[in-house]
Amino acid sequence: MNSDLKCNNRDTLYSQALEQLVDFDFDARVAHVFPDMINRSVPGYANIVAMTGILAAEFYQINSNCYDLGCSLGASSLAIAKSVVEPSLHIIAVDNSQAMLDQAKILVEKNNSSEPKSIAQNSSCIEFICDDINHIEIDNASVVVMNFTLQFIDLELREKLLKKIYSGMLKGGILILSEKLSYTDIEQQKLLIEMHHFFKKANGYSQLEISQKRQTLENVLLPETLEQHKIRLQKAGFKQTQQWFQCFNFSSLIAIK
Ligand code: GEK
Repeated sequence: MNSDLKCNNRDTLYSQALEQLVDFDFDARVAHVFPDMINRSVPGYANIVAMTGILAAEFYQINSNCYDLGCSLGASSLAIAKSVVEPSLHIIAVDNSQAMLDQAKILVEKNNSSEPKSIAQNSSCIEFICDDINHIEIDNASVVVMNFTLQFIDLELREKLLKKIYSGMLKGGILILSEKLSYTDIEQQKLLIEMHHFFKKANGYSQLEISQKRQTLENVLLPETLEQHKIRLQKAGFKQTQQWFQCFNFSSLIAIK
């Protein structure tokens, strides 16, 4: 199952041995292959994106805002735009990579011209903003999505960010938080990482690709345990949190204000 974004460029960024491995960056080369990269790397990604639309349709409140934080190429925004059939829908899609947003705008535009008119009108309600999600204001939000973005935020900034999100949300609103998880038990951690690598291998990544990518992400993608996420969400004010999805070490939670 692939997410709705159609962009068929194959990810071969780490297929050759690289002399120097530099920290992973969401630059133009990544943006060019991103749908293929994320679908072949993140178990359950397409399901999570699709369910984001389904959840948004139920929790969206008329005349409120939806936020897609770390929107990449806009897959979650598009899923929301397709599911929430409300003229007042306004999706604020934020990413701090201009390269990713340039590609997002092209793909959403393409999607508009290939979809029936009602959906096309709806996806024009996506407003793309190039900024750090730590710096933007969250206001009047009934749906906030962070699909695999918090894991890239500095550890010491995460609590402040979640508190800001909580305070900008309406009562009854939801936060959808999807993350790669880590485990404190060494054996459990090892097994789940192994299973993730089986998934990547089955999707055509070589050992070299898996290993080089892992090294470039080491200082950039900082996963935490499910418990750490739940505690932080509670501290931010969310009374109810629920893990609703897990495939290997990739998971999604909803938190309701
Ligand atoms: C999807 N949600 O397809 N501010 C804004 N954006 C950021 C920041 C930041 N501080 N840090 C990282 N990003 C998407 C997938 S990808 C996940 C999200 C992945 C952005 C970064 O530029 C990238 O586009 C995104 O967060 C993470 O549903 O590639 O594993």
